[in-house]
Amino acid sequence: MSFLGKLRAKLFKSSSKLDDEINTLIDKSETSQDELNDSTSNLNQAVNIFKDKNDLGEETNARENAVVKSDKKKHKSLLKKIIDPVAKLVKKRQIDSVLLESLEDLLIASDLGVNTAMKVSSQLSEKYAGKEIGSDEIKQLLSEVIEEILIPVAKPLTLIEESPQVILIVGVNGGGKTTTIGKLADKYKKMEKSVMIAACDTYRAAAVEQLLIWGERAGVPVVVGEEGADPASLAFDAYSKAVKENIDVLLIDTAGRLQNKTDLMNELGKITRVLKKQNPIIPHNRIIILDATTGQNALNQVDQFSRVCDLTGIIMTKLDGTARGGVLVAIAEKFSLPVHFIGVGEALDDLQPFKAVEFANAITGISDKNKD
Ligand SMILES: Nc1nc2c(ncn2[C@@H]2O[C@H](COP(=O)(O)OP(=O)(O)O)[C@@H](O)[C@H]2O)c(=O)[nH]1
Ligand SMILES: [Mg+2]
Repeated sequence: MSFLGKLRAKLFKSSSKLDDEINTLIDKSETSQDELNDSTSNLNQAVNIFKDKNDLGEETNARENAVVKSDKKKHKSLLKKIIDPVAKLVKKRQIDSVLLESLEDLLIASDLGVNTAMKVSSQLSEKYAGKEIGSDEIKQLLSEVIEEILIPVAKPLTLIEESPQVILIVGVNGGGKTTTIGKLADKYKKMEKSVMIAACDTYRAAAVEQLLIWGERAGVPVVVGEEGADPASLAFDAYSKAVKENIDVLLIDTAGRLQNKTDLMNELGKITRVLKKQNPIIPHNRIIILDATTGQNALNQVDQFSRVCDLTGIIMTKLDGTARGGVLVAIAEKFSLPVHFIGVGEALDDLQPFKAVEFANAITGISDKNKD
């Protein structure tokens, strides 16, 4: 399977829930009679064409048989093309307040946010007033609304001229900070950049161990301190070392859970203050790692972390195998923060640039756009 195809398959797995539920909404109604009549007449026509060709085939001699066989094949596939949509029995349903309300509830439950839900519902009622609508039309419009929200925030994590470029990675425990740092290190290394990692989650020996393993996999040095060392001092030392060694990219890993939230925020504040003393424009990037499986809570996390480290961007992890990536749409609407990458697995190359259209299609279950 192609690279993009693989990504889509992973994302589709995650989004089948919303897709299925939109279908269920429409399935609750009767199939439009006109639609059924059309489908049946198409089907009859196709069957007749096929039968004619089949009869003709029996009358021909052996030499011509081969040609007719291939003809039959063609017609079989033509028949399949006509039958498949018929088999789907396009279900449609009148737009009314009950449908719109159920759809709004569904979109809100999928973490897309109240604004997105309202926008979709008002555009649907405007565009299809008094008409019958099928799940494909709903998904198409939903996808367009989501694209509109996501396109402005889909921005790559650009590497700047100045080096070392300091990238501070923050977020709650277990979100995927350390893993993402490993993936980023590997990516930049492959771009022929010199990379260094600072292990500023100094509270757990296991956290340092984990980072050392990622560093080894990516082939980049990891700066570590004593267990329990001051993370801000370690960040300071790592930056000095990176300057001295002409490093292009310095990735700073941080702790996700301290005794309480105030401690965590104070510590992050201290790391940024200490770095700024050395160079007022670092850390250049302050990126929050959001776990897609946490749903709505991700909104609070962006809010809390932006207060202390003035976030510059987002990476959302664990989009493989979750039905909850919709919260990214609500986050984009509320914070307008750039979304750089998405994590779609635990391996080194499971970090993909964030693509708005692809993401919107995956969430809504539209598969035929953006073919690679
Ligand atoms: N399926 C999946 N798992 C991930 C992804 N990113 C991280 N993880 C897993 O999430 C767990 C926590 O990750 P870790 O990097 O230690 O989180 P941290 O506490 O924020 O540093 C680990 O088991 C990772 O393998 C992802 O994109 N997809
Ligand atoms: Mg970690």
